[in-house]
Amino acid sequence: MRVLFAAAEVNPFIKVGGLADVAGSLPKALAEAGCDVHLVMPHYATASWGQLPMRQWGSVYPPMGYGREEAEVFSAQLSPGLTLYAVANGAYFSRERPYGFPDDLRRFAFFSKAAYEIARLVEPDTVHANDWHTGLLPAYVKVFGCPCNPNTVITIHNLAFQGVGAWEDFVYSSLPWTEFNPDGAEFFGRFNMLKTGLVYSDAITAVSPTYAREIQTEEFGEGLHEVIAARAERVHGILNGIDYEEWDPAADKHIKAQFDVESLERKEANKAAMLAEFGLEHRHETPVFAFVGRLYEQKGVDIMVDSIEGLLREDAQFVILGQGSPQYEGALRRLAEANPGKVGVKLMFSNFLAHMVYAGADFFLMPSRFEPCGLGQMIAMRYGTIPIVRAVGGLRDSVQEPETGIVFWDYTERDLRHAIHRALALWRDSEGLLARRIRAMNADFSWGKSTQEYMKLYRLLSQEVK
Ligand code: NHF
Repeated sequence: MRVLFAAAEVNPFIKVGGLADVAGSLPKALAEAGCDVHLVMPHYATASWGQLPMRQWGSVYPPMGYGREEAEVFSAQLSPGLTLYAVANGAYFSRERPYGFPDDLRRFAFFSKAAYEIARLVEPDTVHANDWHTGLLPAYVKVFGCPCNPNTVITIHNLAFQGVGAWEDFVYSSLPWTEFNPDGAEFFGRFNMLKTGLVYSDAITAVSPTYAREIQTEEFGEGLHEVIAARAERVHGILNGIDYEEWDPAADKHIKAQFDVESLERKEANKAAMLAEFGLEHRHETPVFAFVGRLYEQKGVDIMVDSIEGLLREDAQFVILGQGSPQYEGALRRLAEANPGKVGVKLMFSNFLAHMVYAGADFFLMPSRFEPCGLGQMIAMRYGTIPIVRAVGGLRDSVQEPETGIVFWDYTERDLRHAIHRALALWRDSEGLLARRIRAMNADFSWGKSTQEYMKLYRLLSQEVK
């Protein structure tokens, strides 16, 4: 089974969010399970290619709405069955960050068209797009055809980003204007790249079963719930896994003391090392609550700051690692300044520190407003750190109270504070805490099961098409 998998970010080469983690680990797992995977990403000037032996694969010349452009393609064999293609174009990808430019729609229309040209040469059975950046790819396959007649899948990692522009921007797609209609690329008079992917794909997957249901409702649908609900029988929820090689407490090079379920007492050395990094004193008897992630509205930073303020009398420490909107960064900086010794904040992205925090914390906070899947809670569990999550999306599908974590329902400071109080009670019950940690560590979040689900879906769609 040959799959062309296209994504705008792939770990470890470039990462903005969780999409990179999935695009870095799912194709690898598919290849291990016997698929022939062709992974396509942009060749960003800021990507770290490390020692990767890249070779010039050739060039494709995607015809865009305004003429042909050149995409120079570099390629590398990442592992048996997994080939990487990096699409280069100086004007589009030699910039200081992957996204956030006025011409993003044009840049990713170009990237998707280049991926389509590569598909024509690679002849996959399935073309798998991810998020809005590659939303046009399934449309290219359907509208322009592909020699191998592949089926198409689009995975929604986050519906909040859709790649929306004015109707005039549709010209960048190079699709015929006949496709700019309510059943196609148009949405309320505008050009919507994610919606395009949703209507042209043979299947839509969401990164957790709960999110697959939620996005069909007004509350979580970001305006597209009716488009998705209209295709309900084509919507599948497949829970993400995490990369068990990268996230392995027994072999993690970034942490002070490696450990497993048999040697959980070694977590203490990681706690001490982490607290030192954050300028906090280490006290064995004080629980540490940690947050790692992007500081955006989605992640529940506002209720987290408020509930921490309501908990300052408790014997607890808080560690926060992440960067994002100036408003939340400011609120966290003030919280740390007002509470030295209690709250430690690092407003940055650091993979190294993230490993330390997952290993060293006692509890892991994920009070998200919405969460398509969420990876932090799974990583935390693997490191014996008890997650405190809101029951949305993949958080709901991966954490259970009292088995493996602490779960709250309402998006309020009060509910989160109560959840933290339950954590403090658990902290005082050392046997209960140990049992919960062990159950969390033994829960399986490897890619095994999900990989099989994707392959089943690819097979099903192949039978339909052929
Ligand atoms: O885990 C990867 C990630 C999800 O919930 C996460 C998100 C973005 O918001 O699928 O994508």
